[in-house]
Amino acid sequence: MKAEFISSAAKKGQYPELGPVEIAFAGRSNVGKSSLINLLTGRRKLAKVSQNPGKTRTINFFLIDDKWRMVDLPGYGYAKVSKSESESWGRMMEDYLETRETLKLVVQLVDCRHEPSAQDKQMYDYLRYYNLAGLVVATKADKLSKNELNKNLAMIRRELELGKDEKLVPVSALNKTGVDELIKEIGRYIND
Ligand SMILES: Nc1nc2c(ncn2[C@@H]2O[C@H](COP(=O)(O)OP(=O)(O)OP(=O)(O)O)[C@@H](O)[C@H]2O)c(=O)[nH]1
Ligand SMILES: [Mg+2]
Repeated sequence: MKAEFISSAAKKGQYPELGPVEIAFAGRSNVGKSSLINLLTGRRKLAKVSQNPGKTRTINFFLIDDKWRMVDLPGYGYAKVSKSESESWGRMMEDYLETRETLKLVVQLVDCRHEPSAQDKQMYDYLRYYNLAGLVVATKADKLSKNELNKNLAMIRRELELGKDEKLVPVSALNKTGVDELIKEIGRYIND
């Protein structure tokens, strides 16, 4: 997969021009959004990854195969942010999610080890409210045994009230698993 960084935006005026279809990655800080972008593109350092939550603070756009864009969104639920930072995060997300005409899908990441947080649920409800297509991905699958993972996937489905036809894709950036299924799902939104 060919992938290149386009630009980083803190506000609307800084977004790249509308054009290719965009697929955005959202989720709690530290859940693995940037790692997943690197996994999917096969590029270790395309998106910046950190052990400390709050690494991605702006909206980052990447051009994929000269054809579509991946959009790395800043994470939520990071304990150490000030009130003004969390307000600016909210504005940044709303501006992008509510008005971006070329946004076709929001991949929402949740940590497979934990119950979805109140903010995870809010995020998913928000996508539904704005009629945005959402695809839930459970990250860090390497941290659980097969049994535990299956148990937690069922729990996550229940908590987010996913319908039978809605996909929940487990991935591991460490073991590089889940890529094919995720690419296949994303592909459905790029080609039509
Ligand atoms: N074991 C394991 N660790 C992972 C996986 N994905 C991400 N991590 C680790 O989790 C930490 C956070 O990953 P990031 O990709 O930076 O998370 P993010 O969601 O982009 O975080 P923000 O930019 O703060 O919103 C890093 O230490 C990663 O190495 C995974 O699948 N398995
Ligand atoms: Mg990040």
